[in-house]
Amino acid sequence: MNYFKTIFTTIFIFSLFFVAAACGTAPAEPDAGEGTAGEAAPGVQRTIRAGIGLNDQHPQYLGLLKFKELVEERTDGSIVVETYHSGQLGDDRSMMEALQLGTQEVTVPSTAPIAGFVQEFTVFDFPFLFPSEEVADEVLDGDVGQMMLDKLDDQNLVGLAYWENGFRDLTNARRAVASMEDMKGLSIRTMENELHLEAFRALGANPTPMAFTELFTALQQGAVDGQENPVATVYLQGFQEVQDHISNTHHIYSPFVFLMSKTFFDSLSEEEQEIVREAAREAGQHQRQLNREANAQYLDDLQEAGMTYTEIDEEARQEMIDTVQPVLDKYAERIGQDIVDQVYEAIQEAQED
Ligand code: TK8
Repeated sequence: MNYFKTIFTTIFIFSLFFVAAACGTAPAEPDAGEGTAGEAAPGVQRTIRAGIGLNDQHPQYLGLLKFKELVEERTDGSIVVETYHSGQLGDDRSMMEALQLGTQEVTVPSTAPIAGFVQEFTVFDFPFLFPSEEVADEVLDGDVGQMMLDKLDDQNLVGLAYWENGFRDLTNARRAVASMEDMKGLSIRTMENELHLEAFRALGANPTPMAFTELFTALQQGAVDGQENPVATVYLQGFQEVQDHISNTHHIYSPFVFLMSKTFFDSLSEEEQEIVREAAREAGQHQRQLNREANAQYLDDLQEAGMTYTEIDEEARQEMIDTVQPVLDKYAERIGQDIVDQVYEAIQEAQED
């Protein structure tokens, strides 16, 4: 009897050890001296699962590879970064929810879906807000940008840096668009953002909110006539295969926000927190540069691929600006006029610099 009991106990203890080892988190011995509660035990390798919606050719993914390189180098591999593209881990909104739950560590969504979590971010999607990329950089990397990132904490998210999606242009499969008149009745996919919906309705289009992961198929099947994204995204995502016309509406400058799960961020040491924050910023500078080169380069390629290109003249653009103004006034009231004023003041200052 004792003989079997011993065998059984031994097997039981060993299986406990194997289970702990398999979970890769051999129970950290609570050692009062080393690290704070929640911090991983020294020597334990952590993994950052970083997912985005665009494909592996896009500057957004090339930026992520840069972040991976910097983090792994500066932590001597104690933090490794797994990168996922093309919505492999979900769309912008579902990946943000995964960060909140702590089942994913990083994603880099556009500000438009973020407004669904922190409504003040809506201001960054005000049509015709930023006059140039340079002014956007100065405002986003400045106090106003940081003030907005700090609002993400309450959502169990940490905003580490702003990256660039870019100036959005309208594409469609039905006709060349040179003015609001041409936009009338076009069914347009928009990001999941109320302001975008109301602005396109005011411009006379028929907007449909949809996750980016569903967009190509919706265009291919004609479920919607068009969509709006920066040139680099249109070209690198292959929209020239399912769209015939592009116009330089440049109606919204879309920032990306580099987000980290707060649960994961808080589990890092202060030194590691500084490393991931610095890496997100540096990789962001790199990403912005690549993104601007791509947006400049691919407009010719879209036309060579058969798309028509239409310039929006000043008069037509001003008509659009005037038409969406009442929508902006309504949202300024909703998100707080003071926030909106701070952003416009920062833009003014940046333009005077
Ligand atoms: C990719 C999206 C995309 C955005 C959109 O996940 O949804 O149209 O412009 O870049 O963030």
